[in-house]
Amino acid sequence: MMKRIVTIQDISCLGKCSLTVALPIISAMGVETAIIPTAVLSTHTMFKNFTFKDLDDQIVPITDHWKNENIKFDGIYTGYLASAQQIQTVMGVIEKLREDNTLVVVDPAMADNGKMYPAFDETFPKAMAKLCGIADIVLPNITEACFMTDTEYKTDYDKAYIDDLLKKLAALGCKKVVLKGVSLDGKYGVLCYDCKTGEINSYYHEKLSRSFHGTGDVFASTFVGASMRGKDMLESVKLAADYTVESIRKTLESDEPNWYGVDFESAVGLLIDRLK
Ligand code: PXL
Repeated sequence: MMKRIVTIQDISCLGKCSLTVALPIISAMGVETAIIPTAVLSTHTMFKNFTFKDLDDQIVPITDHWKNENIKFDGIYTGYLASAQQIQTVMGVIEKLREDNTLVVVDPAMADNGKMYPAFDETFPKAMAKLCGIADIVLPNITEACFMTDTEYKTDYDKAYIDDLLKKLAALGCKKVVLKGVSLDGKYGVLCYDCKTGEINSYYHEKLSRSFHGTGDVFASTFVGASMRGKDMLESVKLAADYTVESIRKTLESDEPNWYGVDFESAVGLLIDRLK
């Protein structure tokens, strides 16, 4: 039977991120994708003058309707959320919808390159850390990991710094951590950490010359889709990283590279081939 997930994040109407990335990717991977849109923005927040309307008052009614219809989910995937209060609401949704076998994946999308995204203040990471605490798998980059664990953000670090970060993330309460954008021993990639056993697996991959907005969402969506299609954590990370890298490559190959998001549409072939 086809798996069904619900993804909970904003709609940035233009910008190739959040729901406009998660819906096409996870659906293309053969997984039913229900959504709870948490806010509507004209664009993502890297544009100037974006419009914003939160949908806080819809989140619980949508959930309760599904509950009354006895709809069940194999996965719950949260991404960008608009406020600490909204995170609180979403934690309630997870409690209501979660069954014994529901995989809860939290991407604490809120920061990169040592900086919070424009719409957030310093109180936000504390709330996000709480949400991460109830997840099965969290998908932070190093900046997000630092903000949620009160760790100094560094660009020059060693293995001990990363080990410490993984342990602090585990202490939030999640079961597994996928730490993205790690540079160690001249290699660049993703670490998978099992909080119970302490086991670490790594997947190193090419680092392209430019970084783009929305790649975290491409990665998270692919990771969720692959997990639902029965791949284990490391295999899901490999596919997510390879598809993200290929999406960036396609963007750079264009005569006029898009600035606000990656051309994940042009790389769909890789995604589908790897699921065969
Ligand atoms: O890609 C993450 C994301 C999602 N949604 C909105 C954003 C961002 C990143 O800035 O602004 C509205």
